[in-house]
Amino acid sequence: MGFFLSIGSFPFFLFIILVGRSAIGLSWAQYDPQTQQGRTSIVHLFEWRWVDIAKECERYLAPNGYGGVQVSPPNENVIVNSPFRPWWERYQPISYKICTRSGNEDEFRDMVTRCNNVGVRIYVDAVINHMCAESGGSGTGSTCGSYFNAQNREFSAVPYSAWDFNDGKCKTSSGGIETYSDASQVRDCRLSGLLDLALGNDYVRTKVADYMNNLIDIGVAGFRLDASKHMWPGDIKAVLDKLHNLNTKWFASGSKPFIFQEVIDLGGEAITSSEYFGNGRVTEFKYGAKLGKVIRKWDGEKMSYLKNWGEGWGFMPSNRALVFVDNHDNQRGHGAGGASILTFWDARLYKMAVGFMLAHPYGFTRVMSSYRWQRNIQNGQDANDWIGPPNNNGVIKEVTINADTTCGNDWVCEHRWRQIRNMVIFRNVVDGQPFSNWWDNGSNQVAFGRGNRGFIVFNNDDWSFSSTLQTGLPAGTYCDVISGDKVNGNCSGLRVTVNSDGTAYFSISNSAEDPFIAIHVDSKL
Ligand code: AAO
Repeated sequence: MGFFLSIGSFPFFLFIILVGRSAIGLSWAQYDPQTQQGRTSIVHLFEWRWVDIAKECERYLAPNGYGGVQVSPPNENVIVNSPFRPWWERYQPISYKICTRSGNEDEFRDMVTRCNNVGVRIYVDAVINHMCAESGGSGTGSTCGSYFNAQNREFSAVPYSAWDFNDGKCKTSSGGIETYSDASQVRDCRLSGLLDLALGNDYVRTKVADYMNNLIDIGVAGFRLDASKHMWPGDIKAVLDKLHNLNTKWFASGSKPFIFQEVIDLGGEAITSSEYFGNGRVTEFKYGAKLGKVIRKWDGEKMSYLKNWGEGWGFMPSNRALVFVDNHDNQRGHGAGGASILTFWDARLYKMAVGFMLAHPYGFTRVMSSYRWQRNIQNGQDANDWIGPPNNNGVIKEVTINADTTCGNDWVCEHRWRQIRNMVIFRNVVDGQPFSNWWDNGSNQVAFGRGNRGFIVFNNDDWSFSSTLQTGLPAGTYCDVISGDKVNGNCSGLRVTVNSDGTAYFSISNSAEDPFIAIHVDSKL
């Protein structure tokens, strides 16, 4: 009887799957990062020039399994001279010409082609909520010299004029966002004085979609939608509905661009992340804020509490989340997350946090790659939070590569740090494997595996750790990819022996340079 039933129900089960897929198939693709098979992370090469990104794809990102690059806004922006050429001038569009300090359209096209040709995708930071600040002045002081007049709402190279902005729709007396507890204000009024585009109008939607379609046709794989919280989810959807499928030179026909929306939702505001799930993924800002607290051991947090990390901590569903330890805003006190955010300035703790993120199955992961600037912390705030990328009189400096593979000219290149790069590879190797074999000491010593493909152990306590743990891995000698590399069958770091029953002995001093160990099946000697 049971046998008969299971045979009888099989076609019905299949029917449900097929119908279910085709009914929601169209919107599914936008959660898919469109990375090449087996590549599971992207890196934000903040403020890099296109010529340097093209080279980095070929010489470093592809060989090390990076899936893609989030690039700084490629469209023409206002030139800010006071302060001198801040990084944030790129969040003040003047037109949709591909023409910035990072390079011109030819250079952009060359980058996209070369990166795609080695299987590394390009994701554009799309600033479509607004144009420059109302106080942005007028003239041709922009990166491509197009005429604009902010006071008159005139952007001749798009063109936009007064009708194309939300001035009439915003209900605050200042015209700006005055509180985040009123969703209409947040979406219809000016964010930091930036002229708010009327994305409710079809003309504006079309201009924005034309810009994005130009990029799609060139070959980009998707978009970070800047300031998504400040746009109505339905307006975003109307723009997305106008987008082309990805370029079939590199993507399967019918592929949709990957969409991840910047919505800061730490709770307690009128707008929530979940309102945006219908359009694509959403940035999970709770992730870095909480992980920073845990690794810093603030507010009584401990690594042992990470046992149910992810949805168990009140985060959005994993398949909707874009996660990161820090971003270009909160690494310098902009945006949200607060003082707990870990960055390259706290390198030892930072590597642990990024290592944890890349080992853990939750979310789609983005690695930050920064430049160094002269900080000037006063009362917990960095007065130099505006400083732009390394430059000569405003011209962005080349990313030079040192003999030891690190970067010069003040580019930090966290993505090239051995511990981070090797954990990007770890994530690729364990892709699809379950979270397994969790162990903790009730404090800050924890370990977990990913099925039978990888295992990681952390000691963030103030005392040493040594114990035998179940790894789930096949027997053999493995190279720890945190302290070293497997090169030509040899290991330049610690070795770990996994016994035939899957157990292995680990020892980590609390004063180790990096108090964590990671092994995976490709690091087996
Ligand atoms: C610059 C100047 C401004 C000037 C403006 C116009 O700095 O003084 O008024 O030009 O002349 C970047 C820079 C801005 C810069 C702008 C344009 O960060 O400083 O303004 O370019 O050049 C909000 C948005 C979020 C945004 C973030 C910075 O929601 O979308 O502010 N991020 C993106 C980009 C960013 C860019 C823009 C948007 C604009 O990543 O680089 O700005 O294109 C609350 C809200 C958040 C809100 C923050 C900050 O957060 O929830 O939505 O982010 O406030 O306003 C706790 C709370 C947390 C709260 C936080 C801070 O943590 O839990 O919810 O406190 O209060």
